[in-house]
Amino acid sequence: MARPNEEVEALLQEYADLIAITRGDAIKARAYEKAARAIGGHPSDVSHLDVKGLRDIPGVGKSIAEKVTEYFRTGRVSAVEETRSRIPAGVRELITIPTLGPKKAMTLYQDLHISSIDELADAIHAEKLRDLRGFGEKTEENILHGIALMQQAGDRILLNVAMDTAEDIVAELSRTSGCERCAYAGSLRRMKETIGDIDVLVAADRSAPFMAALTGLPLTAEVIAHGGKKTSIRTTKGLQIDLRVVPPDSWGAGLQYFSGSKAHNIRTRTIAVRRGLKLSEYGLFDAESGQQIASRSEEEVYARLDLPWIPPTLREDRGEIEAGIKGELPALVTERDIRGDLHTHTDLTDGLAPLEEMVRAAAARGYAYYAVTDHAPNLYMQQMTDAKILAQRERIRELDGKHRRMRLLHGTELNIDPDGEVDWPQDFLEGFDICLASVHSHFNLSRKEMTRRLVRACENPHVNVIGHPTTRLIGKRQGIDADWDEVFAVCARTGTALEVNAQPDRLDLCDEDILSAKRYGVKFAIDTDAHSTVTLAHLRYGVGTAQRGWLTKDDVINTWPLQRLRRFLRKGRTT
Ligand code: DGT
Ligand code: CA
Ligand code: CA
Ligand code: ZN
Repeated sequence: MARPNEEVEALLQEYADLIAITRGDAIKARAYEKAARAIGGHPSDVSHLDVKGLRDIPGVGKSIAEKVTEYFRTGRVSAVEETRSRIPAGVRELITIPTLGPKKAMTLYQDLHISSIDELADAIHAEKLRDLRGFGEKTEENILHGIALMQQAGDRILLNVAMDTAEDIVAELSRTSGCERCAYAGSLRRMKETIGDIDVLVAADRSAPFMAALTGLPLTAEVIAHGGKKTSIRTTKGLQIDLRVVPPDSWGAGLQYFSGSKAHNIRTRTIAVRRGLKLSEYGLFDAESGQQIASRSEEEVYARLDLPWIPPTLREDRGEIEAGIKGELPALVTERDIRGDLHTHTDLTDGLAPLEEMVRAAAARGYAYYAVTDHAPNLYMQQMTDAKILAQRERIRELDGKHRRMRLLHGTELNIDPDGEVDWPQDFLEGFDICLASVHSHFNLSRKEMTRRLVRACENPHVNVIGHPTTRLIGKRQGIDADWDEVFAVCARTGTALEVNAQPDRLDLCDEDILSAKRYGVKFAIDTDAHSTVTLAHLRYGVGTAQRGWLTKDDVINTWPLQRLRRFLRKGRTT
């Protein structure tokens, strides 16, 4: 992405936040936010555009276009400067706390002069907030909880953000002359749900050209360390990239070492030592003679330790070494095994793209089948009606098989109410090919009530998949509390699949929950929950998470042939 576009995106986003804080003019704030996103995602450099050219970008009107040209002409925008001068930067930071909106941030600043997250935490502990209008003990609790979630997430970034950057960098370094191999390693290669920093490895005889290429990239904002073996930079978005260059002969050992995890490496190193060997990032050596034994490929390194090659997504020391020794590593599900997506939306509810576009994009991915599952009526803001969903069904039947012979399933995403009931009566549900059911409200029931709610949903003969089962949002919302062992057992018994939702800020179920559920014999659906054609590609993050949960093809219902899937979706119903 062009750097000027990013600058303007950040500036307009800041202005949107400031407007919301100072005047609470939500509509104007949203307009700036929308324009910020549009400019950030604009394919060409906006600094070359005049007001007229800028206005061709969707969401950019005259006044925004003029601010953008003012920025490129003078390096500043007077309206933004003016607003900034009235609001300390720390107040803007307050609205990044989950559950704390602009109005509350302004109250905190005006009434208590709070202008940083630390000051806010202090004020809550001193019980200063509860007398403010619109605040109370519950608000205090929520804010403290939000701060804790932010601190937990720390500086870790979402998988897709790291992946996009890593792939750009790997492509760039691969083009540098002398490059024999280049790949990302670390937690990203293991598809961990969040990423601390991005580790990139190059195999080449000379390291200098690669270190120079990295520090010279347009996305490099700061060079943290610059050396012959390792160089670290920080990108304009604040991500840290560690680059190491190893000799081509050490590629396998380097990749094995820097892929981690640390816990997995400790195990492999111990196995090496027991065999009179020494394993490091430079190779596998004979401990006595120092002779290099096997280092060119990961397969070679593992083979010399009497292990099969272990997929990176398993390398967490969660039993993969033992399974490897016994020859019992699972044949992990891959992206190619997925025959169709079973949770997707269209613009009939909150999706961005019309049905035909979603279907065309899905068919282009080579799917054998595809389910359209828009929201059901009880999510009131989506305004779904019986008539609308039945009309959609007609269109789906017409499109069925028309794009690359892909079969279409008509489904819906039901809302599980606090009692475990869903939107429509049984005879109406009978008309769908597939029903997902998700929790979209009442996140704070007691464990007992929540468990009962989920169990009842699973016992519904028409509910096939529980969507994003824990409802957690990474860094923003903790998952709901339930007796998951009981829920997993009921899923297995009733033939209700659990979703592995591939949205990078959900990844729900997470790897550890998947591992637990699998022990009960639960089946899974890896879905994107796509709201646009682009996010159909997020499937890979769901597959990565499923692999971290040791899932095989047989565990995942949307790898099955359509006939077997349809049988599963009947849930034993005979009518
Ligand atoms: P992250 O960055 O926090 O998401 O997690 P990783 O796993 O990418 O960790 P990172 O970037 O600190 O290091 C990359 C890999 O390098 C790590 O997975 C294993 C290896 N490594 C780093 N430090 C050590 C160490 O002290 N001992 C061993 N055995 N391996 C290490
Ligand atoms: Ca890392
Ligand atoms: Ca690192
Ligand atoms: Zn949902």
